[in-house]
Amino acid sequence: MAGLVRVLKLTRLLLDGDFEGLSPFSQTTASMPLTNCTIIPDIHADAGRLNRSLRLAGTHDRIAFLGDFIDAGSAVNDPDDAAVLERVRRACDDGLAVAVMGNHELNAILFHRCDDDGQPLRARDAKNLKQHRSFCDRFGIGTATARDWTAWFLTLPLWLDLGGLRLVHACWNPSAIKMIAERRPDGRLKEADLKEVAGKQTDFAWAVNMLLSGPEIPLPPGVTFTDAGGHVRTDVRIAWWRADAPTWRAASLSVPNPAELPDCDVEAAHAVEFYGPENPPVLVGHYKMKGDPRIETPQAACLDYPRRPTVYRWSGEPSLRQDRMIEVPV
Ligand SMILES: [Mn+2]
Repeated sequence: MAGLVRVLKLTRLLLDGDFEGLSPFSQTTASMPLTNCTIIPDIHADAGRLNRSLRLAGTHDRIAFLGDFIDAGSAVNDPDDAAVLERVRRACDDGLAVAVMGNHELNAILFHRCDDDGQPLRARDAKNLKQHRSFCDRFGIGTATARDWTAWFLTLPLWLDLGGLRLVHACWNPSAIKMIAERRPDGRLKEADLKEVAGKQTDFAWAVNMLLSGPEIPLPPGVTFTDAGGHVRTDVRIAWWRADAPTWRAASLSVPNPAELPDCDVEAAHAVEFYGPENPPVLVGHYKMKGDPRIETPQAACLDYPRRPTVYRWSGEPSLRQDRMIEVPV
């Protein structure tokens, strides 16, 4: 019977044409470790981009997703959160893909749930509604369907170590992973954690936020910058893989106009855990990178280039390779 189910699943996938020939993750064993894997970053409700990304996967590749499946930005012409989620979830259910949670999934989990007093765990204000518009347009706010999808988000681990390759949405931080693993060894949050995570006051909440949104440190007094969404910010994202970046302009990420930042050393950089060359390679999304898609260091790369969609085809190499970053045809 299990064999018949398997054949039916494969038939369905072959008809869809996107996962043709892929091997299920369940066939990854100690004797046959994972070697070929295509890693796909932030899709943000762009179903066409998901399909074009999947077509780049090799015949025997597994697929790994880096989170942020939902919430189209203004550049997505025809957002379809439902189509993206259905395809990704089915691939995961069928054992052909794995996925980690992105900060947009975490935000959605909190947005559609209320505490004991009936207050949403994430404010349903204009800023958050704008960010979450395409999902809410499709599924509503706090509806049964929205809660069903966000319950599935809750099953996604916050990090994955595939053996030779590490995946996390924004930042691989050993202290944060250790902190979370003490309570949730499989890296998956539970409903009981959500109010604490939403409150952002505890070390556990700090750790979750670190993995999904990455490190930020306060700029010197009086210094601000305007982010891509037009919001004035006093804290800046730090490139945790650039252990040798001494200045604000060199160490910061997601700053549209770096000239707004001081051209002097980051004194608080000691507070950031940088990712050293002794570690296995790690791939992340999240950072909305600009310019030519590139390996940041032999041990770290960000695949999230919204204007130049990119996947990484990993074949077991211990150091990341530029020629494995493949641009998705537009
Ligand atoms: Mn993100």
